[in-house]
Amino acid sequence: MPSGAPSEELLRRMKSARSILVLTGAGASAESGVPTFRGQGGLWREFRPEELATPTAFARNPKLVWEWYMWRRELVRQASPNHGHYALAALEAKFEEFTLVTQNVDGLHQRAGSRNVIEIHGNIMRSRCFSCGVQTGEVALDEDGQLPGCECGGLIRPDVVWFGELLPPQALKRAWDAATRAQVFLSVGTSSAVQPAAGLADIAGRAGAYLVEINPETTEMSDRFDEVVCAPSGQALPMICRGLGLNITADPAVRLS
Ligand code: BJW
Ligand code: ZN
Repeated sequence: MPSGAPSEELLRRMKSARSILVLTGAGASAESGVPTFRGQGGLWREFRPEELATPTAFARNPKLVWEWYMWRRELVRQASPNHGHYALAALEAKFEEFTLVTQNVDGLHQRAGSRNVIEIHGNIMRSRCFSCGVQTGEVALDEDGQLPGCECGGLIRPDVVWFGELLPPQALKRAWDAATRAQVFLSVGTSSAVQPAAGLADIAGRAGAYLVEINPETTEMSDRFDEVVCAPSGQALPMICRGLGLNITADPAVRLS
C-alpha cells in the first residue's frame, strides 16, 4: 500500500543493514528543475528519443543532437542539488557499504557531497570521440556552430550512453556486484523503463534485499517492490534520514559521522 512516509519496517531494516544500494533516475533531479524523460513535463513529450538519443541520430544530424545537449548542459549548470541529493550524501556517511548507482548524467549527486557514485549512463558535461572513444573535457559546438572534432578525424560527442549502446562495463559490474550484497535497495525517481538499469532491482531482490521504490507515481515495476513510498524524493529521503536520527546538511564540507 503506497504512502508518503517510510514504514517502521524500512527504518528497522535500514538500522540493521550493512549494505545499501540506491538506484536513482531523472525524478531525483526533478525538484532541482532538471526535466525527466517520461511522464508529465518529460523530455520525450517534446523530443523523439530516436532523433536525439541514439548513435544513428548523431550520425544523421550531429548538429541537432549537439544543440539539444548544449541546452541541457545549460539547465544542469544552473541547477543545484535538492534535499533528496543531500539526504543521500548524509546516508552514505552512515553505512559500512553504501553504493549510489545513478542513471543521471547531471553530476548533482557529486555536487551534494556523495562520493561513491557510479554513473552508468555517463556524464553530460564530458565529451568523447564518436570514432576512437578518447575522452575529452567539456567540448561542444563553437560559436559558428562548427562541430567539435578529434585528432583522429572523428566527431566528438557527449559522453553519455544512448539507446542500443553498451553501458560502461566496469560501472555495470560494480553496480551488479553491489546488488548481490545489498540488504536494502532503494529505487529513487526512476520509471524503471530502461534496461539494464531496471534489472538491478530483480538482482537485489533475488539476493534477499528489501526492495523500496520512492516515486510520487506508480511505475510498471511498482508491484515488484516490497514497499512503495509514494512521495517526491526531496521529501521522502530526508524523512528516512530523520527516522534514522541523521541530520542533513546542505554543506558537504560538514559531514555527519
Ligand atoms: C519523481 C519525481 C520526484 C518525477 N521524486 N520521483 C526492448 C526493445 C528495444 C530496446 C530494448 C528492449 N529491451 C531492452 C532494450 C534496450 C534499451 C531499453 O531499455 N529500451 C527500453 C526503452 C525498452 N536499453 C539500451 O539500449 C541500453 N543499452 C543496452 O541495453 O545495451 C545492450 C543492448 C544493445 C543493443 C540492443 C539491445 C541491448 C542503453 C540505455 C541508455 C539510456 N539512455 C538514456 C539517455 C542518456 C543520455 C541523456 O541523458 O541524454 O538514459 S534514455 C533515458 O532513460 C536516460 C535515463 O537515464 C533513462 C531512464 O530514465 P529515468 O531516469 O527512469 O527517467 P524517467 O523520465 O523515465 O522517469 C522519471 C521518474 O521520476 C518517473 O517515474 C516520475 O514519476 C518520477 N518522478 N518527479 C521522485 N520529485
Ligand atoms: Zn578520435
